[in-house]
Amino acid sequence: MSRRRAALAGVLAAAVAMGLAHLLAAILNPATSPVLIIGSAVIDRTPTALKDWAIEHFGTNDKTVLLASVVAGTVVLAAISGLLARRRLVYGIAVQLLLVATAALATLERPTGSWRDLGPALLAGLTGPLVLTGLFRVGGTRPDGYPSGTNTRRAFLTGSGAVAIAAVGSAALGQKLSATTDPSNLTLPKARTPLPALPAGLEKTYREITPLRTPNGGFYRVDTALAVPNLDRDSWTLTVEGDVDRPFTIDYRELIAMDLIERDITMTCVSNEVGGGYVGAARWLGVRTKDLLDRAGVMDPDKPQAQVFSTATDGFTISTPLGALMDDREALLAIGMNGAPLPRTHGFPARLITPGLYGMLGGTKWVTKMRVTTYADAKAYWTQRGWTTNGPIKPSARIDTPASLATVKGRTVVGGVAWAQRRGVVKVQLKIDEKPWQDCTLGPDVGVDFWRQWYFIWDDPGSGQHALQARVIYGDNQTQTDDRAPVFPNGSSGIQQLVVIGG
Ligand SMILES: Nc1nc2c(c(=O)[nH]1)N[C@H]1C(S)=C(S)[C@@H](COP(=O)(O)O)O[C@H]1N2
Ligand SMILES: [Mo]
Repeated sequence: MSRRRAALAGVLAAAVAMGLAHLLAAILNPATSPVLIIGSAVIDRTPTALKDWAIEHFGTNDKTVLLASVVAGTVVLAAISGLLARRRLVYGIAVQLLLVATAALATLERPTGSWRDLGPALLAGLTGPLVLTGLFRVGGTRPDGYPSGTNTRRAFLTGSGAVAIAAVGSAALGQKLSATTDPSNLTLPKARTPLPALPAGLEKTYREITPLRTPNGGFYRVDTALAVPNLDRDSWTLTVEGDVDRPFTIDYRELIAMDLIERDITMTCVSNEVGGGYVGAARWLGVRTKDLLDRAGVMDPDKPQAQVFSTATDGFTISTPLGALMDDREALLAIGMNGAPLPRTHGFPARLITPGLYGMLGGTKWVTKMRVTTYADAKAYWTQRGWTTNGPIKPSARIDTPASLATVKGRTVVGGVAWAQRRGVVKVQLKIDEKPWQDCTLGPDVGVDFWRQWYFIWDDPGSGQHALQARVIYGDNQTQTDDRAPVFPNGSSGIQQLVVIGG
């Protein structure tokens, strides 16, 4: 068989193996598809620096880029399996099996992994070698030793065409089956005492300013999940356990029978760069985590180093200081976001929301377990990778308009949002070139845990380049620091600066 054909046979064998495995996974458990499993294993091993770089350069597309790399790597290995099979079929089969073994190991290694998840990998382990053998049979040397001729060429073309169709078809069908249904049309219970409607935001007057409330569809998403967990509200349960007197497990119905409250909270990701977009403000509906913990009866609420170790269905874990889930900030186990059930990407059916702490410290999505324990006892996903365990969100002002390097002429609106969760925004100030800091006008006040919109009317920028800087004054008149810090290990700081061109 020619090298070209051999490589193609290897790739097709792997493709149909992965496609069928993807389909089987869609039926059994979408998260166990070998491609996704290998992708997740790669994510978990990616050094923090590389991950930051990927998040920064690819943003929410980082997962697509990652999956594409995994697929590219698989294609290369698969082609090699075909080339080796030219020498001896068993060599090729061995490489195919190596691919499958990688997937199987990665499956077992997942925090929630068990041998029951091995179905898709096993199917791939059978299909790959079989199809490779088959394609070599029909397209290879004839048994009498003569090199392949027209007959074998036609047979190979037919065979590989059929395999290609099976690969694409099964992968597409699997993708369709595992495609998550939209929970947004499920009914959502109401808070016992709903909050008054949010005031009108500055965006009504200045459209360029980020809206007061971030719509669900535009809310930033950061997580390690390659396949969005597809949970069912009726079979979901939450267990509260650990150092408590009365550990318990409740289902969704029992949860919504508890006291439901609404809170306006601005969430921030620790990976948000100064001036970046990993911030969102929403109205959350849920049960106070304090009510859940009280129901379980925390044995020693003042224990030093106490944490709540929460686990998501995908095995992801977060450590939250116990105090933050018990004090009067009213952290929530949220089920609703802006009047709708949580979208799947944001943790359906339930997630933690802790005001004032970065998402990696109090925002567990798809949460099913909360264990009261100590930091010495258990290390969360990002803790294992060197990130901080106690990270209050750093106050920051962001300029949303004008854009960096925009041309500004005549009366110009400079505006954006500023946040200082737990402490409250007191002022936002703008510095134009070397002029003194000037106070800006603030948008409506929605409480200390919500961001505030702001703007400044710049009467006449004049020609030439201008540097704009914004900072927030918060709490009891503290000023946002101009010390620059990178996002690792406890969040970025520094003052955003952008240049615009007077025209
Ligand atoms: N299960 C799970 N929950 C998670 C994460 C995750 O990777 N897995 N990421 C956390 C991080 S780092 C952040 S910033 C927030 C982001 O929440 P969002 O995607 O709803 O904006 O979710 C947190 N909760
Ligand atoms: Mo984050």
